Amino acid sequence: MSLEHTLRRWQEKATDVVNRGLDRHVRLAVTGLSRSGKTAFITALVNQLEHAALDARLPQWEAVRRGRLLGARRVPQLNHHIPTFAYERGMQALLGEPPAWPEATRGVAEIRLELRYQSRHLLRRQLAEHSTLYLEIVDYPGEWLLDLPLLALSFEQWSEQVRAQLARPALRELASDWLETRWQATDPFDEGRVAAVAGTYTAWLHRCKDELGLHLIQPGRFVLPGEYAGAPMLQFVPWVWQAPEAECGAGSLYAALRDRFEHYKQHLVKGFYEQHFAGFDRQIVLVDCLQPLNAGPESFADMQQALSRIMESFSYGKSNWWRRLFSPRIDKLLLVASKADHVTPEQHPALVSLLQSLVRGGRGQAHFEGIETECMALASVRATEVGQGQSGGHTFPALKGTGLDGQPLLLFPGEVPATPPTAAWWQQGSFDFQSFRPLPMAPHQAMPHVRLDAALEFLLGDKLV
Ligand SMILES: Nc1nc2c(ncn2[C@@H]2O[C@H](COP(=O)(O)OP(=O)(O)OP(=O)(O)O)[C@@H](O)[C@H]2O)c(=O)[nH]1
Ligand SMILES: [Mg+2]
Repeated sequence: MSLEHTLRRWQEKATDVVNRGLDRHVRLAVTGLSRSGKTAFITALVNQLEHAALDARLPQWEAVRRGRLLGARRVPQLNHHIPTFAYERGMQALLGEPPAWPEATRGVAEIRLELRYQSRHLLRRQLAEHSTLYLEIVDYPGEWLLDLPLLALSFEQWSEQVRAQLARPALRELASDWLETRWQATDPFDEGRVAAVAGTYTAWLHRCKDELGLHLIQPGRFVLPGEYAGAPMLQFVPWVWQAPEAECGAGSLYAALRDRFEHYKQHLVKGFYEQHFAGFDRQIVLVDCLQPLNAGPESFADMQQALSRIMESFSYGKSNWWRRLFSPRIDKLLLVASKADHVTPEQHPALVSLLQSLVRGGRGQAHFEGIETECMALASVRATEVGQGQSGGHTFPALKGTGLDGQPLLLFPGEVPATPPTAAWWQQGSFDFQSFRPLPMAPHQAMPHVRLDAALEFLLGDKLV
């Protein structure tokens, strides 16, 4: 072997080692209540990345603007036992005739992307033709997120919270089926009876969700059990009847309900978060502020409460289990008002301001811990065009698109309140936004969006240097 050849081999080897040393990994936690837009966000992100090198629509992302992002592709995820995120299926829906939104998520799924880019630094560019960033994302049903706050609660505390919820007449009215059960805490545990009451309690949760548009639905697995459907672990109810006067021993109804609640927390909730959420580097929290504005004060107050319970359980500042799992690594937190294409662009600052007031507590904590945070309004998949309407000789900003029923729409949805709405705002009842079908799109083009590139710059910009 010639000296030249040996040297070249060494050089190749060194480059390879450097290359591998330069590889970076980012695990992105995409969090949000159910229907907040997580799956649409992940689908849009993959779509934009796959188009990044050729026809990107990402001018606010520096690596793309400067042509340093060479491309991205989906690669097999590291956890082979977890289903792969159904990107193709989502895209089929979005590109369908007529275009439709991806389905609601019913279980956990992962996706891993390999991003190739040229470093900003000359030395790194000389050592390696390109660098690689692996991006890992987990998708799961938003309903399961509301199990997180349960981890900090005892059975008694949780029961107390549900009792307080039942003070709201709308919720109480729907609860009669399970609430009228006649039993005592000291009754002997009866498996069949508990299963039946848990069934009516679950039916109540479904009605709160579907008929009242509420988010504070706990335990989350009751409405979306996944592989645990029918398991005894999912058969318990909060104790909202007469409080037990004495200690309820083993074999009593109360003790059994409490045990199942603890079991649910320890095995199902904790297990899920430990398996899927450990080791995240970055987090995005999606908040749909608009749907509750449409639905009314009850729905808005409920969303606000659900959000603050979740932000509390992230507890970036407290030394708790979540913190051990997440915070040591999370260094950036992006809070997003999703589906911003539902309102005209001049309303976006008010939307961001509304979001800021909804997440103030959690954001402050994160900030205190040295986590960089930002709030923005975005649309992962823009479903409207901005136009102008005419009424009484005046022109007004308007949104154009197609309603879910296929009818063309031209409308001004209303003004977004910059802070949580007051009673006077609700009385005006001036806000009315419609859901739109995705815009028709060509498969070879990246999808239209609003500010997704700014989100990517915040979340990944410093990783592609
Ligand atoms: N106009 C518009 N609508 C959106 C956008 N993102 C989501 N939506 C709407 O919001 C719905 C819910 O979005 P998903 O992405 O499925 O929400 P999710 O958070 O994954 O919901 P779960 O899986 O149920 O937790 C979609 O079906 C769309 O109707 C967006 O960027 N623009
Ligand atoms: Mg989803």
